[in-house]
Amino acid sequence: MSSRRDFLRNILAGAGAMASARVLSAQEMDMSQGMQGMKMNGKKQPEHGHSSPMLVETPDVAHLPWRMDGNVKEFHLIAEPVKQEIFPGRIVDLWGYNGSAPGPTIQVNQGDRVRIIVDNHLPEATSMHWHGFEIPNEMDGAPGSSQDPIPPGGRFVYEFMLHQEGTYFYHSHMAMQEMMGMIGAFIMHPRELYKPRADKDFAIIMQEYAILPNIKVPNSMNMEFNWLTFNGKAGPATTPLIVRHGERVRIRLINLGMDHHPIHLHGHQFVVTGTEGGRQPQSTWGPGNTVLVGVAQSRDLEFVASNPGDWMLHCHLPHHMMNQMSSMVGPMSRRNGMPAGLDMERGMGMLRQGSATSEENGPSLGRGLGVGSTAEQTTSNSPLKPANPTQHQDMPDMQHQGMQMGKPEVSKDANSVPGFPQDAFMEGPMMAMDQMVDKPENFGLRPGWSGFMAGMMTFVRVLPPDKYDQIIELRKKQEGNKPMKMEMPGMEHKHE
Ligand SMILES: [Cu+2]
Repeated sequence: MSSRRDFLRNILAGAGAMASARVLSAQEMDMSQGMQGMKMNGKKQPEHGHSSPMLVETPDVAHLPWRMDGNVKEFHLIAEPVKQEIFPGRIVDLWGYNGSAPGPTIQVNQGDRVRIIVDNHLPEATSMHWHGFEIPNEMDGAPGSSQDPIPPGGRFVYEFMLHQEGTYFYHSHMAMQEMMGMIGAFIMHPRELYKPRADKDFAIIMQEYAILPNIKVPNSMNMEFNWLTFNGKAGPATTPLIVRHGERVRIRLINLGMDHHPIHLHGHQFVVTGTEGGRQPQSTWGPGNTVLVGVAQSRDLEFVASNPGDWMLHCHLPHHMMNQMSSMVGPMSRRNGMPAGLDMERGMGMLRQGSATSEENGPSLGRGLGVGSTAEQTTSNSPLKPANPTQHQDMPDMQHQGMQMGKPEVSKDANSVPGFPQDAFMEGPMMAMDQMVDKPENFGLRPGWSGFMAGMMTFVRVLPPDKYDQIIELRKKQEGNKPMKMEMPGMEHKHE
């Protein structure tokens, strides 16, 4: 079947291109045919062969190809600075692996022996930790205790047997590097397939950054975050999960950052079937629609997509459903704030007098560094500068090319209402950019949808068969339009 050949070719091409920038992304492959029912050793299995794992799709993140060396699956990861477009036109300087943050997804089978070559192309030392892996101590990647950190320009070769199954991840074990994006998913497929069988299997990595406007580098010292991402993209740049009506869906959520994220799904109840420790016994599965994914945790949720429609999947922390929250919004829509932070010295916790809990220091300690925290909102509302809020003077300058800028709908007496504005100038049709984030997975969404999607948000699109097929067809077409990648000499895909 040609889809399998394409897949192998893509994997090979990806292996060659690894060192440069991108390897193939899930979207570039036909997930519905090319990978489903396909054993990871390359042997095609019957469509409903229950003995073969289905590759997990990580929208917007590439798969990491491997090569076989005897009976060892060999992967190659390069820790390096990356340019990541987290939002249309917002290209930021992160640190990641093989050209992206998060790094490419690794998928193996329970019982595999793997070798992972880690090259450090960062300007400082790093170390790779295999989070939750039950492997020999010297392979754990704990800098200073289980190994020397990998120096800049250096390499460390990890090799171990994997007897576990579940949703795992790899990450730099240097704390500040974690906050620069250094994580990737590591899926261990079970020897015996999970029951019930899932038709779709997705993984989403959650990350957060503090990046002020006109700055490209995250402030990893910051403790408040204004860019929240799913798989390295902030809504509406996230890629919807495409599901056929009636399918059983698994979504694997992974969190590495400074916050815990309550992830909420619209329109369906789900059960949590796994954690960062692997599959959970079925007796523990209770219905829910929001799962708290704590820092360093993973959660697998499953549901039958029985309710057709475009359903939001998002972190429910209100500030995590926004983009670029910063004090810059203040001057635009808010006036006469009260200063909340203290000076830098005290803001950083260097007390000059009194104790941390004293009346003087307590309430504002550490806040001086926060995005948007330098001025508190006053209890009574102050009027906007323009007399008529529908004729907001500051807005034209903010327009991005391609944005469907309109006027926010506000009432005539808006300025007299305490608290106004809240979302009026921050989300809605005026912030829509449907065309800028156009892709097959967004086909047929309600016009203007993108104005209401930001931060850690995406859709689970539960589609009737004809619409589903249409999107898969569009995806194929898009893939067909891309120039064919060349196979690199020396990279051979050997069957097990
Ligand atoms: Cu959140």
